[in-house]
Amino acid sequence: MKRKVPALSGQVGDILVFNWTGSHDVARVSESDYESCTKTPIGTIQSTSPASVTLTTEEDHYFICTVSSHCSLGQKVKIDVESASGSPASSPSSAASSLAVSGISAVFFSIVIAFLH
Ligand SMILES: [Cu+2]
Repeated sequence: MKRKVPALSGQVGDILVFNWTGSHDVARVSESDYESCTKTPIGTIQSTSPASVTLTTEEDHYFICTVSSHCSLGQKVKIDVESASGSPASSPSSAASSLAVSGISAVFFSIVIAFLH
């Protein structure tokens, strides 16, 4: 059975921070590779926690763990990236960004916990 990981959202300029323990990594992949868990990273694979990724383009970002069959087990996350200029530069906006980033950390953390069971 596959876990369903909800899509998260961020803005251009946000920095995602992935936290985990154990043997995992973070690789950005294309949408089709995300769906099929094909391990063809865009750029480098980050294997040291915490790993940070800056969102520089307004497009959906897809990240998977390339270790073993972790991606197939659900260790993957999609980020909807919106233009930073599309909304007013206000404190509610940046608060939402912070929530998104901590949400991503929570997703990876909870998945790691699941592997320990
Ligand atoms: Cu993993």
